[in-house]
Amino acid sequence: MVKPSGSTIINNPLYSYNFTNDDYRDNYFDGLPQEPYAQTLRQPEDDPPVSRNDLVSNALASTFPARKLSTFQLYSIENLSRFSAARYPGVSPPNSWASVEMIHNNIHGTVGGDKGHMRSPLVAAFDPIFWLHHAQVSTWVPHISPITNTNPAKVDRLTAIYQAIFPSSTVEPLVRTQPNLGYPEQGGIEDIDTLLYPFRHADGKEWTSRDVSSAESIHKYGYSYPEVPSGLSKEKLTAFASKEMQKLYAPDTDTDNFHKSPGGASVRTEWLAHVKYDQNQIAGTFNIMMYIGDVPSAPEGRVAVDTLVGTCTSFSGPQKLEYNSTIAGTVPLTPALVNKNLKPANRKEIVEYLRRNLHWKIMRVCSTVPYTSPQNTDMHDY
Ligand SMILES: [Cu+2]
Repeated sequence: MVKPSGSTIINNPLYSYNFTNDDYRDNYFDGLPQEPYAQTLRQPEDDPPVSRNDLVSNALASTFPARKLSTFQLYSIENLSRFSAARYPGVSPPNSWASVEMIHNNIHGTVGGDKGHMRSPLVAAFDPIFWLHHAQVSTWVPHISPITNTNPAKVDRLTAIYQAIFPSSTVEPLVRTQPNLGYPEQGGIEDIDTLLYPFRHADGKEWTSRDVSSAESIHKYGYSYPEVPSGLSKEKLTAFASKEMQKLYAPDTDTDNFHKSPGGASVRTEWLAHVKYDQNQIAGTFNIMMYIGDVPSAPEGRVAVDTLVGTCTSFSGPQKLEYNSTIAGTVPLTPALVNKNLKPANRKEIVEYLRRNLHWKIMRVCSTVPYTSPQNTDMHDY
């Protein structure tokens, strides 16, 4: 770091946050698995309590191809509510079961591990990586704006790109499905003018989704992203953002097993695992982990294996939810199949291969609330 007095070496401020007051921590974190830790930790081991960043890196790397393709899927969803929320959209897959919220949840689950701070909505924001993560994905998910899971409290990069590509898709009125968690009652319908308590502008006025209802609104607040630059007409911005999005997230048509359709277009058969479940069945955060190939028998080994292709994470506080909350997610399998030199278009071969090699486990961690095992699942606690 360069200071007026010359350059100096400082600890990486994004590595961890050191808590400064043990009494506050004991008080606010009372009963949470993170209570004993004097600093924020990622995938921690207990004795001594240290981060296992290598596990985080491995798990993020092995699930990267599926996450990249999921992100690409997002940009074929023409409805902002479906793009944003993991709530079961009431429509058939494939693409409508991808969501920014689910991609976001997966990062929380993977970085936090069994007891890390990122794992729990109550304490995740203490880990500095939270802010990098939310600049990239979303800031309106329930732990930030508890009154709604669709209204943006602030535009972020993936949403800004979305708004540039689909300028006419904005927040649609929806009936609230969650309790309002102590925030002022505002009626059963939430829309673009719903006040986003407790977030306020400098003048004290509450934020609403209307404040951030276009891609260009970020420029008004003094920032931009490389994919959403200022100074372009609406049409040019749409074209530019689409092109940049393709460069970032589209599969490579030269190498990723595309073939020519009769009409001449490059096409690929996609294989996706779809997941739909009621969050009420299990209290606290849990991961549904998808593997192609071997699954280590010991739960500790299941996070950092290269057979892990993707996750669907239910990201919630330690208490069992008291309201219906069916959510949906999707794990693209094609990159892993291509990686194994299988041809996605070879339907029969792929079905047989997946029957033998696709496995899934539920990992429930970071919670002391007892649960009843749902039917037809393989449950593992750390
Ligand atoms: Cu988050």
